Amino acid sequence: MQEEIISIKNEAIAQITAASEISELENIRIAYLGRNGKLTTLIKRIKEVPQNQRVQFGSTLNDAKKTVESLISSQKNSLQNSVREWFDPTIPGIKPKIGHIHLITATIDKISEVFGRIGFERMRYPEVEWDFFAFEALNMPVAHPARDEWETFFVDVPENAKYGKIVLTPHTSNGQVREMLRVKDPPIRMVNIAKCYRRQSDISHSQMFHQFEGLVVDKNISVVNLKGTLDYFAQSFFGKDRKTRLRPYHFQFTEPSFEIDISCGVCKGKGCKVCKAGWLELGGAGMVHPNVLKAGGIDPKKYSGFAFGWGVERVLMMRSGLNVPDLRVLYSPDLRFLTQF
Ligand code: FA5
Repeated sequence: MQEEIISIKNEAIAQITAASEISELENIRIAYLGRNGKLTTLIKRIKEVPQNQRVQFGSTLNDAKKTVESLISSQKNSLQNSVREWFDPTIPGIKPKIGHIHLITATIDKISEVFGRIGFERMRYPEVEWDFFAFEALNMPVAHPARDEWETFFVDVPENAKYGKIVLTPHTSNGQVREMLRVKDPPIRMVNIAKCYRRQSDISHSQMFHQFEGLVVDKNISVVNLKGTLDYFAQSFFGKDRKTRLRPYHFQFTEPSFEIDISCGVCKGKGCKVCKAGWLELGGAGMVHPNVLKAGGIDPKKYSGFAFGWGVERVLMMRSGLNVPDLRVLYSPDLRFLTQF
């Protein structure tokens, strides 16, 4: 009798697992567990079981009924789920999460596009660089005190006899002489956008940041061309009503050198909390020093040029009006910050 229970149970299990419709499961339930079902009616045959085996018979029969019942119910659930997953067209789709380009990348694209319109070629020069291109060719010989401003990371490898030590480039000005050597015969119109590194970390400085460097070399290039280019950039990038001004400054690689200011977009140059008397500082610029032209193999008697180099993070914050208390937050992988843009 025990064997008979087990064989009926196995027969039911085989049918349940093969069922592909919910209605089929209901028929199986009736066939085995219904009033006249195969397992239900077995109880009537208890009389045929010897007295001392009746407890065991009852328990095996109960187990078989429970197993069949729970298998029917779990098979029903999985059939229902698969029906929902594949066939219910009324359930709304799962919306994919859409990312976006990082703020810095979007700003770099915009800068390239603005300068591209006036014929500047986008270049990218090494971030791991020889001292020669980062300093020496820029009129800053070894041990010149002006180098201190660039708070440089040096790479611990043997020096090259001609090019000196290896540094993480502290500015995109390393691309100036490289571009002159590449083009050989001016005109040159380049915008070099790259990562730069300095041993600086505070709320307005980060050890890794981005600069964009403009360089123009041709015959008869003067400060007027520099000013016109700066005004074009300021108006294309920040807005039509913006103006620039030049303040005298000093860089070893430009003569004369300037700090460039842009009129404040908040007070329109009248003076407010955001700016210094109507002006915001943009970055450095100047006319390329004759020694730099010479290092790039260009005759300073025939050609002249201008250059400028500004922080991408800085122009991004000035353009967007993004008031972050710490510039380093721009590199945070925190989605609560990034998804705001
Ligand atoms: C320079 O690096 C010059 N090479 C710029 C230049 C190029 C002058 C061509 C003349 C001709 P400066 O050290 O001021 O200059 O840096 C330029 C800009 O880079 C700064 O105004 C600032 O916006 C950005 N910058 C510099 N250091 C950091 C830093 N640690 N973190 C974030 N931005 C920085």
